[in-house]
Amino acid sequence: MTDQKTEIDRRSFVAGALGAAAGMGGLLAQNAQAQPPEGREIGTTAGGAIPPEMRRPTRLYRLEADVHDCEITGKVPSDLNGAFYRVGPDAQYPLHPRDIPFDGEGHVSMFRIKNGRVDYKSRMVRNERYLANDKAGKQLFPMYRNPSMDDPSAKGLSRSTANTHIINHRNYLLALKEDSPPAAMDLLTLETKVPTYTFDGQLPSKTFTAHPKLDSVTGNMVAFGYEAEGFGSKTVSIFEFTPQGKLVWNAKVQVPYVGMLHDFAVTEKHIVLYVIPLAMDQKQMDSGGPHWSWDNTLPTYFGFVRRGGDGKDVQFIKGPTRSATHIMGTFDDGKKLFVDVEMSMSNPFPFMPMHDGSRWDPVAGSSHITRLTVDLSKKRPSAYDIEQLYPHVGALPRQDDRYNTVAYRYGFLPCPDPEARPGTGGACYARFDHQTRKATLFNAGTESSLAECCFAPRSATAPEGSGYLMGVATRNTEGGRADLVILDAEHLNDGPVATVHLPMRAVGQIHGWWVPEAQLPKA
Ligand code: V55
Ligand code: FE
Repeated sequence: MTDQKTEIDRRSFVAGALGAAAGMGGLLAQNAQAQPPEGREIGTTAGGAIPPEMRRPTRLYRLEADVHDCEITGKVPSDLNGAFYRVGPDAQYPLHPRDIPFDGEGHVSMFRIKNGRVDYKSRMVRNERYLANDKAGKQLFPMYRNPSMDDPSAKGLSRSTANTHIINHRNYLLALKEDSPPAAMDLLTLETKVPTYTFDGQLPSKTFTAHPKLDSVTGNMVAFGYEAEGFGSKTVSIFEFTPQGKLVWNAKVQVPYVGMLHDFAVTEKHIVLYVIPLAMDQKQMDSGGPHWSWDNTLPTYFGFVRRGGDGKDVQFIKGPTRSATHIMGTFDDGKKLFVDVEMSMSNPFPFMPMHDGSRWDPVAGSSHITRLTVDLSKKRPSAYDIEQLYPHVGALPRQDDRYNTVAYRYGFLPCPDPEARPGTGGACYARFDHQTRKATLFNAGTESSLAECCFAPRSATAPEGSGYLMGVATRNTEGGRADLVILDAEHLNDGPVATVHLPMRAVGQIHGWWVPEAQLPKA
């Protein structure tokens, strides 16, 4: 895509679910199957070019399923025991026609894997919002993160959809949306136990990120909330809980402007907050639209602050207009701080409005794994370095999550076949070895979409990257029926060691999370 940026190429780029849709397309692909073929346009900025898998479904789904002892091709490895959880939006009642696909109540699913057998279960998150909607028999929260559109009866309730990510903490499965506190569910039954979970009143923020990190040494959960002191607030509250749920650190910092702080990086010594020009847009909300628009005139800010301190040492380094949403991994070597992100030149989401009314650009919106570097030996670094690491176009990077806060070698990414013409090469998972800068691939073929993948170590003490990579494949020629694909993470190109077949579509997925057997309650 370097030399021929013609309109026709841009169209095929989008139609092939490349651009930002590589990865992002896979994650929402299951939803696409719920809509009639004519679909419906969401937003206006892509000029009619929003691919079907990036649109919000027009029909409700909400099918809560139990499939006991799923049909399997191949053999589920005897050392893979635990549960693979996924969550995504699944509107309980119709949302506003102009709403975006990041909205919709959370539907959690679980592949419970034990002794070679797999059970599938899915349940809607029955949090405050769900219960209020259910009581009213209609949607009380029709627009993404815009409370001015809410039904008056919903005032004061948590707006959380709990549709973005899930993580186990204490004996709970926490379902996360970054505008609110989590919902706490039972790890085995998926019953919602605490509709709005505030860590027994300790949560020092009105919000909680969808991307907490686990400290690689202590096992503590490091997390943050932005818009922490209420709607539109510039305060970011950063905090740390022990595995037993005790708050052991909190600091508050102010960001230069309110941009989407979707993910963050945590090293042994630092917290990194990366502010991007997907900025809160009050005017857009006043006219009934969603929370964010992409503002080309804004810079990025690479923010960093010492862990364990009072937050007063925070520094924000101004940088060029870019987008970065997810972190693959991060580390500091004492002198330099490295953060590997999925980075695009502009708005990665075709459904997020452009502030200046321009068209969404699928080429500028496509992301690559990119290393941001800050020289900490300077007292006040004035710039950060940007280096694209690989040619692969993709979103939703992952790592071996035991390495969240320390130096890491391997990363994983859903991406289209990097060697093929757009739209012709099939959906892949790549494994990157940062030491050799080489990638290996699993290609699921052209008739499937792949959701975000997740790594499960072979054992608690296995070397980094030794274990299994799994993810849901949507079979587009079978009405969107889904399979869980399980790969040997060190031999992706050998193809699946096991494929777990569902008889129907799986619910849509934004993110997924692996919980090993030892961290699950005894049945
Ligand atoms: C993302 C997903 C969201 C959201 C903000 O980058 C960012 C993914 C599913 O909701 O609200
Ligand atoms: Fe995310």
